[in-house]
Amino acid sequence: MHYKKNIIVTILFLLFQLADSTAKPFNHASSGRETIPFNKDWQFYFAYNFEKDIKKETVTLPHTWNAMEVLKGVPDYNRASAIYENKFNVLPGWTGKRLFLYFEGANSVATVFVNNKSVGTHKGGYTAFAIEITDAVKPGENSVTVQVSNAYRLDVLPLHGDFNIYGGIHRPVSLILTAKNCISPLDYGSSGVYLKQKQVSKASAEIEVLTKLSLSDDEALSLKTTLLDGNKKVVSTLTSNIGKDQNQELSQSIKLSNPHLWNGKADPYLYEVRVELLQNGQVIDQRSQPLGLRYFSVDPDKGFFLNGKYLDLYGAGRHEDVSGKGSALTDEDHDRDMELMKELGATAARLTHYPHSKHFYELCDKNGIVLWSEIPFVGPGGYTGTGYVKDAELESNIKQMLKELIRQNYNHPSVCFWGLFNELKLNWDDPQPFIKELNTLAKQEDPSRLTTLASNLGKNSYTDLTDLMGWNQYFGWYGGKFDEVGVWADETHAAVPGKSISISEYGAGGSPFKHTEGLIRPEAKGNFHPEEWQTAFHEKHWEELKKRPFLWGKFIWVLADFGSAIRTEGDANGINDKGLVTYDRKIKKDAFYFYKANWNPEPMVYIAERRNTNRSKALTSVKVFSNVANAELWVKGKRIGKKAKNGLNTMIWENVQLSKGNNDILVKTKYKGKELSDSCVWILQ
Ligand code: GCB
Repeated sequence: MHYKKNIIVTILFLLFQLADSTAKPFNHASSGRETIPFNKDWQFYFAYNFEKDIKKETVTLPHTWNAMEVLKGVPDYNRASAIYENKFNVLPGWTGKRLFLYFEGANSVATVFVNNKSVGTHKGGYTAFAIEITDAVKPGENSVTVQVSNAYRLDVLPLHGDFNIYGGIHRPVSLILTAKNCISPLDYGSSGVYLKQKQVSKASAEIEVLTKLSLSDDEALSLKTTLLDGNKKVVSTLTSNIGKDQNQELSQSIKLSNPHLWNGKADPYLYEVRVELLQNGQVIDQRSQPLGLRYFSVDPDKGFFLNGKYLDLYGAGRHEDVSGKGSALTDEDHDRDMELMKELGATAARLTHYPHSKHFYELCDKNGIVLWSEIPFVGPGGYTGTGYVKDAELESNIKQMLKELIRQNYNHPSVCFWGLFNELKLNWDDPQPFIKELNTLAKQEDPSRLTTLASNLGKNSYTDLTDLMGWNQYFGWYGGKFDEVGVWADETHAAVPGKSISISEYGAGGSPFKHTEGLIRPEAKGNFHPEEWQTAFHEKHWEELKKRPFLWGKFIWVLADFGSAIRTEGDANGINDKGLVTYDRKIKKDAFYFYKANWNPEPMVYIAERRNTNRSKALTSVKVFSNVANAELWVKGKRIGKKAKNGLNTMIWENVQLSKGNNDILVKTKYKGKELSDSCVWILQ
């Protein structure tokens, strides 16, 4: 039997709640489990301090120590080891409870101490972990110390990458209090409940609900599983007794006919599954999980199908990184990124290059965004070094991360693809035998999803490793010409018949503060990254990509500019500026509106090159992105004329005459009787 020592823990919840005003109301009586946010009043200092009276900084989680320094463009940002300390109280009054510390992410290796005794170490900054501390606490005040390191090392992912590895407890922490018997918080940081979609069609669905248990005594227990619809109305309930041999896990089956399917953006319908652990008829633990019933497939020649219908998957890669915050983001930061994706009209996203925050997956479920989600198994792209070393420690770390990625995100209907790696090289240790092992592991863990990878090598590399594939391509940026993307797609499609292929990244740098009158090709590594080139890159790419449904996914690189200390280019060192939006999320670049006009059906009109204010040429073209049939252009109060949109939802007026001084540019249109307009001012010298 899997019994745990029955230790008495007494905790005064009120104290936690005072310590952290974000604490949710205490509802122990109803479910037996309480999750208490533990994010305030952490004392922070670097681990190289040995003095008695170290100057400590009080910080709130999420936190990183690199957020500000990387803004200065420091390539050798502080990859060090730091200490976080906090306290909580365990007071007389409660008996027989279990206590866990739950970290949503500490980047990248964290060792946790309770009362100066180590209770666990976790390697990997982008996945959650829980540590049981029941035996480590004492009545009264208890201390928690977390030593976190983001130092370079070769046995923990990522070894490489064009992004910053922000050190710190960069995601929230909570204390979880449960009864002696509970749904396990210790299964690779997961919810402990797995909703396995065994069979889903329009006519019926069958879900296996697998619940992992952590039982400390031999009480008569049962598991009650309830299916709730989108209005929280009970659809069905099922109760099973937990036999003596089932103390690790229990499997139940839910069947329903005519299920309401989760259908991407068109109808992201969510059921909820509530699992309750009962002891003598009393609920002693509970977990609720989203359930989005859907089925999907990918055809090498026809692309992606959701619930039997073709769905063009397009969107952007996303890094969790905002100017001045690094990766220590709040829910509001995630919400803002989701609003950007929605405004863009994306149907899908690639969550690069690591598992993202829990909240973001929830947003994708609710908003119907189909996801490619991956582990931080990242190669160096065009830089030196390798992302893989044939080393047992590293391989075991990668497998652990893959299990964590899958188990923690198992129930998100938005996730359809597990990404196994990005841009690994073949001229160092050959990663392919190991990737085959990873693929087998992904299939064991989750046979319901498809595996994929992102390569920057030739057409015939890596084609036998995963179900699907993707290539990162930058025609017209690092090399080549924009329209080669179409030829590349056709040739690759022909070269690997039977393989479903996608474009996992395509993008170009662009500054909203740098402009050209007419197109001038910039140096990728230079400082001058005019916005116009980025827009032209995307216009031509989308023109080619939209014609090719066999590409099961089309992912722009990248939603927003992000920090990358290795870069010395564009307007500022330390930033990759291929975003459709700036690093601070304040400016949506022209390319953003190009996609919005093409992907988001909401009527809009937008004058491109609006920030190209100072003009030297009197004759210019005026380009407008719009999804309404036609619009009218006015310059300095004079009507120039009407234009109809072309196949890329663009209108262009050629040879428009500007006059010296200010020129008011105005575009007007009507949609269903409603006026839409946009304006800007261009100054002719
Ligand atoms: C890539 C990488 C990505 C880089 C990007 C770039 O192919 O996968 O991590 O940021 O290129 O901007 O060069």
